[in-house]
Amino acid sequence: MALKRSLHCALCAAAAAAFSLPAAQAPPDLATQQALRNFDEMKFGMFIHWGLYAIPAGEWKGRYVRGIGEWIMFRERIPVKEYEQLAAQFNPVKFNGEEWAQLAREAGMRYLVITSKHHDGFAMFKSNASKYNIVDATPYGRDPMKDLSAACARRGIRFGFYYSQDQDWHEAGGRGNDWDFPKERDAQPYLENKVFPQVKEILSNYGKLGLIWFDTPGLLSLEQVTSLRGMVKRLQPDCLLNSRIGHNMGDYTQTADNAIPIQVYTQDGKWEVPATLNDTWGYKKSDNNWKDPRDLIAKLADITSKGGNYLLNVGPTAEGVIPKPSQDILRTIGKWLAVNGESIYGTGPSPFHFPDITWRATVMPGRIYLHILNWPGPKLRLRGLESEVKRAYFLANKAAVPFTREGDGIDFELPAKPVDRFNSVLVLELADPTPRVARSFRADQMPRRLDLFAWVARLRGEEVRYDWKTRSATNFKRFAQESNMLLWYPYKSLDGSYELEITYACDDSAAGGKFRLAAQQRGAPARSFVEGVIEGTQGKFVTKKLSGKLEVRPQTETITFSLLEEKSEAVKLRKITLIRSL
Ligand code: JFZ
Repeated sequence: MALKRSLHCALCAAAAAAFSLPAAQAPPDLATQQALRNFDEMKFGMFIHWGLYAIPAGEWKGRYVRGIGEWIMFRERIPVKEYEQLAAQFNPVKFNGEEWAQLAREAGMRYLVITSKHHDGFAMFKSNASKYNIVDATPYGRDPMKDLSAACARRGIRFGFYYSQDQDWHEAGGRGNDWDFPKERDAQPYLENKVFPQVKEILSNYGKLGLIWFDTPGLLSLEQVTSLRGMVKRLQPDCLLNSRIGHNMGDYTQTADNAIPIQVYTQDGKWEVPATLNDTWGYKKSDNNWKDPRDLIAKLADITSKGGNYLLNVGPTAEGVIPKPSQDILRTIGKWLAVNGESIYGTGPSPFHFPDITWRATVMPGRIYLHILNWPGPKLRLRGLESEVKRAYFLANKAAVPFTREGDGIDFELPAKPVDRFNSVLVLELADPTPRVARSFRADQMPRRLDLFAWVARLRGEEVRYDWKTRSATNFKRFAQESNMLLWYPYKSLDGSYELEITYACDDSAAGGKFRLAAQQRGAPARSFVEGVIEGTQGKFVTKKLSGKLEVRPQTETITFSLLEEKSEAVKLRKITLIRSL
C-alpha cells in the first residue's frame, strides 16, 4: 500500500508539471524565438531512453515488473548499493553512434534527444561532478555521447539531452528515493554539487544543443529553476527548454506522454508530444506491443496539423542496439516521409477544426495538404473552404483529382483505392496565399456536436488496444490496479455543459459492466462525471445517449473513459460525443 501511494504521488507531481505552460510573462528573446522557429519546422524527432535499466530490462530477480522499464529501481525499491552494481556490468560494445544517427535520418527525424541522466541518477556521459557515470563506473569506459552528438552534427540532425533535474534516486538531495534516504530532503546541495555542474558539462562538451529536455519538476523552487534556466541560456542562448523544467520557465510545452490535443492547439505557443513505440521508454525485453506504423504516420499528420511536434522514442538494449522492430517501424515512417515530407516539414497547422478522423490538414503559402487517413470511399467532402481551388492532385503521384463546388463544400472525386496505404496526401493549390475559411469551420470554432474518437485518445495502461479495422479501443483489463483507460486532452477548446453519447459494440455475454466518463481539472479535487452500464449490442456498433451532463471548462485537463468493473473489458469503444447544451 505504501508502495502504491508514493508511486502515485510521484506520478501526480509529474502529471501536474506536464501542463504548465511556457513562460508567458515576457516575450522570448531573439535567440530563443529563432530557435523556436527552427524547432517548429522540424516536426519530428527521435527520443532515446538509454541507461542501466536496460540491463534488467523489465525483470528483477527473475520476476516480471509492471510499468515503464526505466522506473524499475523505484518500482522494486532497489537499494542504491544494489542498483549501482549494474554499472559494473554495463558494456554496450555494439553501440555505434553513426548507426543511431543514420537511423534517425532514414526515419526522417530532424532532431534527437537522449537521456544524459534519468531518474536513476546515472550519467550516460563523462562527468567530473559524479563518479557515477558511464566512463568512470563501467567496463565500457567510453563516452557514447561524444560519438552520437558528432554523428548527428554530420547529418544536420539537431542534438539535445534529456536531464532529470529533480528526481534522482541515487542522491539524498534528489527527489524520489525514500527507501534509502530520509523523507526530509535538502535539494540545494544536490543541485549545486550535481545538477548545475552536470548541466554545465552537457552544455560545454557536446557542441551546440538544440534543447535540454528536463522532466518531472515537482518540488524545485522558483529560484532554483530560475538559476537553472539562467545557466543554460548564458552558456547557449538558443538552447530551448521544455516546460518540464517547471514554474512556467520553459520555452515550449510538453503534453503528457502519448497525449495529443483533441483539436488544433496554437494559443499557448509551440508544443511537443513525447511518445513510445511500445509501452515503455527504457528497454524492456518482454514489451512487444509495437504500435502500427500506420498509426504513427497518421499521428504525425494529426500532431503536425494541430500545431505540435512528435518526439518518438526508442529504447536501446544494454549492448547498445536499437531493437529491430523499432528500426523497422522507423524506416517505414521514413519511406512515407521521403515521398510526402513536403506536407509535414515547415508546414503550418490546419485552418479548419476536425469534424472526424477522415482527414487532417497542414498548410504552406498558397496550398493546403489534406492528409487522408481513413479512406472515405469515392468522394471526399471538404466543407468551409472559401478560397478558390485552382488544382488538386496527390502528392505521391501528381495525379490530378477532379472536384466540384457544392453548397458550402467541395467534393473531391477519389480513386477506388488509396494512393498511399497509410496516408494519401491531397494537395490543394489555392488562389489565396492564406486559406479563407468560413467562420463556423475554423480551427477555433467547435461544432455543437463534437465526436471524441478513440483514435485521438491516449491509451493508458499496458493492455488497452486500438483496432484500426473497427476503429475502436478495447481490452480495458486491470481496471482497478492500473487504471487502464482512454484520455482526451481538450486544451481549452471546450467550455460548457455537455450531453453525452457513446458509440460502442459489446457481445451480450460481456455486457453489464459499469463505466465512467469524467472531466478532470488541475488542482480541483471535485470532478464532473457521468456513469452508465455497458449494455449488450450483439457485437454491433450502436450509439446510446447517456443520462447526465458533463461539465467541461477551459482548464479541464482530461476527459476520460474508464471501466469500473472487469466484466465488460472486451467492450469496443469507438467514440464519445459531446453535445453542448444551449
Ligand atoms: C517521465 C519519466 O518519468 C519517464 O520515465 C519518461 O522519461 C517520460 C518521457 O517522462 O514520465 C512522465 C512525465 C510526465 C507525465 C507522464 C509521465 N505526464 O505529465 O503525464
